[in-house]
Amino acid sequence: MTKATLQRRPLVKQILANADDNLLVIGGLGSSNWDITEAGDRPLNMPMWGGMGAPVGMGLGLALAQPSRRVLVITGDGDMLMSLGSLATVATQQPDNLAICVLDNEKFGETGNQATHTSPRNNGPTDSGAGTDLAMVARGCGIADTGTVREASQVAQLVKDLRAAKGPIFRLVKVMVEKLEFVMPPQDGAHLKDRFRQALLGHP
Ligand SMILES: Cc1ncc(C[n+]2csc(CCOP(=O)(O)OP(=O)(O)O)c2C)c(N)n1
Repeated sequence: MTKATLQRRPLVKQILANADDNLLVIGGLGSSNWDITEAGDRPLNMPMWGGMGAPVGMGLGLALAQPSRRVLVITGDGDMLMSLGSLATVATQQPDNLAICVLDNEKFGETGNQATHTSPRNNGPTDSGAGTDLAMVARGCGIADTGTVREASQVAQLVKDLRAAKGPIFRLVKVMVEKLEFVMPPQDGAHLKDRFRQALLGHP
């Protein structure tokens, strides 16, 4: 498989361009949060600081509770691998306002770029060598609209789909391994929760 060429920061900036109050964004811990914050910190972003495996479940709950809003989960492959079962639950619920975008760098980037299960392997002749395909996992869980994005030419459609296509949708985006500066959102979880609720509901 060819090496990934997409860069996560400009990609996320494009995905979140002109985000309005209709868009609720859940950020996966680590690199996805820094990407989302660089695109512009806003009260309707809910970054997971250390809550690995939590974003899709939280996105699902929010999508069901707020059916008139768009909910977008942007997270990493390591995080997604920790909560594969949540994809099956998304499929059973079929929220039409939920989009999930996994930025797959095939690494646990935040903790030092250890290979995740999506990395190709070399375990001998009986091993296919293919890493876990999270888009196929999502499809197998029962999410009908899934896809993988590798090329810049696919990005405009990706953005449209994530922002507006009928959910639930799942997109796997193969991104480069890069060393990027931290761009951190506020670190106080209670503050993040309160400002999110205030912006969404009008009270903390
Ligand atoms: C339950 C749990 N295990 C381990 C960690 C440590 N940890 C923080 S970030 C991270 C890697 C995240 O990898 P991925 O989701 O692929 O993100 P990226 O590569 O984009 O940083 C790990 C293992 C944690 N926060 N919680």
